[in-house]
Amino acid sequence: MTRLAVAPGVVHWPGYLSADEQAALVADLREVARLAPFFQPRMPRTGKPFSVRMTNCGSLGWVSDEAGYRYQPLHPLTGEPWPPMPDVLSRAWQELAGYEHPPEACLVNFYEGTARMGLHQDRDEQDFEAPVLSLSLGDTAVFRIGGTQRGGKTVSLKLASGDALLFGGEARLAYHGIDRILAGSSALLPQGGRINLTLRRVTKPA
Ligand code: MD3
Ligand code: FE
Repeated sequence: MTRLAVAPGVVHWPGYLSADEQAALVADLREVARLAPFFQPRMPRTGKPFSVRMTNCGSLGWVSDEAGYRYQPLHPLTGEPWPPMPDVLSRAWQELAGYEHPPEACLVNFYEGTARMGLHQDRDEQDFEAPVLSLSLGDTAVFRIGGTQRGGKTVSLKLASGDALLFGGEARLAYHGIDRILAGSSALLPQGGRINLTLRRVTKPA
């Protein structure tokens, strides 16, 4: 398994999931999306919709609407608990995260067409000691990461289907975003597009 140290606190495992594991995970995620349908998050205050659609699995899920960004135990539209995390995700966390407590949230982002995600920091979690683990499926993304100050220098990285990326230590509060998706770069999702999974610890362990 190739392990690339991209920057302090950032590790990239290209092709971490085999083709068979990717296909099995897509099947698991279809079941997640049946129980917890994708929703369109909205920007705090303005209500402007995100171009990315989202759902979650695990005990907590990230949501965003006019009232703000937050983690909550229930789906914003169905009012049901989020579905459990597929085992392959818990195992990937155990194998790669180097953190002794299990993840609580897995945010599932779905990018279609021109969907993108502007540069931002992830700071809605209570525990910044825990890393964030990302897994990519489907079309390749052009990912950008900078430092902990907005407006600093950034570097670009392509994230392909099956790749794992870990952000911990000084990278945990780095600005990052998705510039664009390269349509047609993967045949994993029959309708194209990209799915990104982020596994996170939200609360501080007792
Ligand atoms: C760097 N998702 O959900 S994953 C997000 O591809 C998010 O959907 C992007 O940014 C996506 O918040 C990027 C890579 C990633 C995730 C979390 C990070 C990079 C990170 C947290 C801190 C620093
Ligand atoms: Fe993020």
